[in-house]
Amino acid sequence: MDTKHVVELRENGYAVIRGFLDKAEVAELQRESERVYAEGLKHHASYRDKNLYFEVVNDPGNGRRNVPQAHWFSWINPVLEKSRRSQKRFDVLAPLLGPDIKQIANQLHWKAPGGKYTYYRMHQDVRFRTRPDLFANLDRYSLNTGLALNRQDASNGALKVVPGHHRRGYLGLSEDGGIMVGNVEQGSELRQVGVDPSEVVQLEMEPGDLVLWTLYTIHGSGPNISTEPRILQIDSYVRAEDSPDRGEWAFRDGRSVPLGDEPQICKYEQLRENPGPFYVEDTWTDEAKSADARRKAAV
Ligand SMILES: O=C(O)CCC(=O)C(=O)O
Ligand SMILES: [Fe+2]
Repeated sequence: MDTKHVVELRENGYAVIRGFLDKAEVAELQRESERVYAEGLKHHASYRDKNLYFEVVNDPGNGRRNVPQAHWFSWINPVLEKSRRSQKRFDVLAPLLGPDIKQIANQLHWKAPGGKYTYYRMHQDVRFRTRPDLFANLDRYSLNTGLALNRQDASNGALKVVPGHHRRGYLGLSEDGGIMVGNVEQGSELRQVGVDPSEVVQLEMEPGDLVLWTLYTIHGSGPNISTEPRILQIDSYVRAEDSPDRGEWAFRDGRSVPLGDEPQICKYEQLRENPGPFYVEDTWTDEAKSADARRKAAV
């Protein structure tokens, strides 16, 4: 495998591998992702069963029930489970992480046309490591991959990245609320941390393209203002020796490792005490917040 992406990732904080999957491969994964979406839609609210999680939102933007995210769908989809630890993935990851690799996140992100909750404000993913103390070398041997399952550009809210600033540590962006709520216009917030808004690069990806970024790369994405969804599969990998207590094996000594009998703690810290299944009352949407305020005012 050509290792241009290794140099680019270190230099710029992101790298795009064009045509990572061929047309037939990406078509198959897209079909499987539709099955995951359909499963999520069966739930009236966000739902957790161990690491499997569906975020379900009644989105006022398009007046529909949307599933903006599914986590660890590999537990219910054998095709996607194999693809998270495919030889092609190993060939991309091994030059960066070595032969022993664990996986921390396995997510599908859908942006439904017209949805209100389809944007992600600029942030660094290291913010979502709730136990950073359990990882070593977060700046170097932890990375995320985003697989485009359909065409994505500015119109349907493709990923945006800021090259270079990944070397500067954690900068604290978007901390005044959730990343899917608040003001999308972050010009002054970016300037405050020394980033000129003109440095933001809008990615355009064809189905089967793969983008890599680090936990310190500043990134986000705009709303979907098109009539097409945007389907991105995000997987997060770490060098196994840097994460003895978190994550599922993906590759051990270069060999692909399937999910075992019992899930390991990845991002959901309450896995052992509170495995579910249960529904989760969302509290982060504007609508949930104002309903809560009304309830409080009534008592
Ligand atoms: O789906 C996207 O466009 C970005 C999501 C993201 O950055 C995140 O969940 O941390
Ligand atoms: Fe992110």
